[in-house]
Amino acid sequence: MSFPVKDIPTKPFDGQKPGTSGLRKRVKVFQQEHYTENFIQAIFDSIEAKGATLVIGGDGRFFSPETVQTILKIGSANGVGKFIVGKDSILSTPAASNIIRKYKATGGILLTASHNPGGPDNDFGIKYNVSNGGPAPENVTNKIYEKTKTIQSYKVLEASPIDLGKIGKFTYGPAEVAIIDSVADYLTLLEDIFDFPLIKSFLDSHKSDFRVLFDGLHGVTGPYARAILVSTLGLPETSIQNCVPLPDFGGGHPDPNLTYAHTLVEAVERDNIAFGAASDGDGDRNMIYGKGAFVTPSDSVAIIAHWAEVIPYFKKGGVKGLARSMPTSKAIDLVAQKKGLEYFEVPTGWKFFGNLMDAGRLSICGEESFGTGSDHIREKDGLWAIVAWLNIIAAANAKSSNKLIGINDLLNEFYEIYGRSFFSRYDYEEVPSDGANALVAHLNDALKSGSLNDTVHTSASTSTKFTVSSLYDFEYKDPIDHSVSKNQGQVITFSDGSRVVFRLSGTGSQGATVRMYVERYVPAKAGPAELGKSASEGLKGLIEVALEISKLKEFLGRDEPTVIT
Ligand code: VG1
Ligand code: CO
Repeated sequence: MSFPVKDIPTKPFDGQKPGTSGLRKRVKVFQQEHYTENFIQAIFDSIEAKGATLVIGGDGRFFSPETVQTILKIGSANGVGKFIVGKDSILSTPAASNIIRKYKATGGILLTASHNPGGPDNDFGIKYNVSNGGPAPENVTNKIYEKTKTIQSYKVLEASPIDLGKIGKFTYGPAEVAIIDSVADYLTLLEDIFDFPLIKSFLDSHKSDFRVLFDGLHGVTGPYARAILVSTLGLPETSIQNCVPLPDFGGGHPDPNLTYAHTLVEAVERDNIAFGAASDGDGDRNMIYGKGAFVTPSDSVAIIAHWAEVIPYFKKGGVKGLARSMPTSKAIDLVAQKKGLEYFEVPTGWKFFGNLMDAGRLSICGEESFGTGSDHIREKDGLWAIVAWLNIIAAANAKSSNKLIGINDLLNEFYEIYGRSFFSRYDYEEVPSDGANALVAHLNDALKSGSLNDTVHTSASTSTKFTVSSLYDFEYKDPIDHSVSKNQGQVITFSDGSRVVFRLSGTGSQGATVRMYVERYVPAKAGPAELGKSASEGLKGLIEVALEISKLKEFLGRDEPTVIT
């Protein structure tokens, strides 16, 4: 039987260049006639679409169901043989990565703008993942972008829309559509990785002194968290909140940090919760936050690496190597050095970890932006990190018969062994692009002329002196495929080992966002008083000096950052 395929004439749109993690724009931009269709056709023009198996899903944000139908129409017209679609168009980013790998799919299209707000006036996003389950590398995203610049028509196959709410197998023109349970495969995956019986027995015996609260921020993780924490680990229903995915995330900003996850922070403080956690819109980020205990993402990945052997997956398979994105603190490097493991520094964005994992050289990695994960999939994984912490805490308590060991005990123990990397990120969101570019140019000038080298800067409030030892533009050569990524952030290092990084965000949808990352290392021998300071105390002087050197306030016309993490 043949099916009618129509060619619809179109014209290229400007700016369909995928950023750090896919194409992210306002919903209204995607809703323009032909806009979404063009980008989807460009994806099919850049991959081997004939006979392909594609995984489709996302964070359930506004405009997702419509886009799934668009993908079915254009994909089947381009010869895709099979679509595996999450029920109600829902698949968390890590769940989608797992499904691509498990069912050996050609790739996947993920409908998400991650932590960016959703709804008719907010953001939407489309991201292509390749057969290893990870975000498409730059050679693929560049190809997609090139296609969007010359596109003249796209193909559609008219079939009746599929009911995305019904699990089962359906025919769609010449293609097959399997609507699958969004959660089941992911739950199986985590049960294979972690020691669930150990975690469960720990939680059962600490019902009153170790209470858990997970906040889904109305993102995609709600059903996953319910299956793992409530149905499997036996925690009460009150241990999860905001766990119904909503197309506009309830009007919130589904970003797990101290500013945007305030529903979690407030509940943890009010109810004395020992272990709180939150995830972002698409489920790949996490925050660990208990009463009086905040774990920076840079420390989190380092502590997971330090404790890896208590997690059955690593006990069995071993830990091959460790890695972090460039702006992430160097805490994990210290763990690698102590354990004699190989370690890597890659540009911002999870896609840079994939090659190292595929080559068997990387097991655990993270980003300062609340991203933590391992080679069990090829995306960062919010619930994985949260269950990893529960597994570690359960194991630490199983070893000790004394008092309950909580988040702060693990942090302090880590600092006593390795020292502490104070770390903070300042985000200046939606600033004028001119100002952001001028800031970058100012640093480039200093780089070329060497005018900052060896200069001494004194913090006005703490009188600490910082001497610049180098300024460079971070560039990465992939050790596996030797591809080179340039201009990945400007780094200023100081003689005491401190570091400041400036980077432009690649995920914003409006204007420019400048990120300033500051890191100061204090060795273990400095003692508990020094190690136990708050991040803002530990970094005060360095932040003043960073702002002075960069003239940031002058260029951006902002006195204060939008968000501090
Ligand atoms: C940000 C983070 C980066 C992360 C990316 C995608 O990118 O800094 O570490 O990988 O978001 O995360 P940028 O270019 O805006 O700094 V997610 O959860 O939005 O997929
Ligand atoms: Co995300």
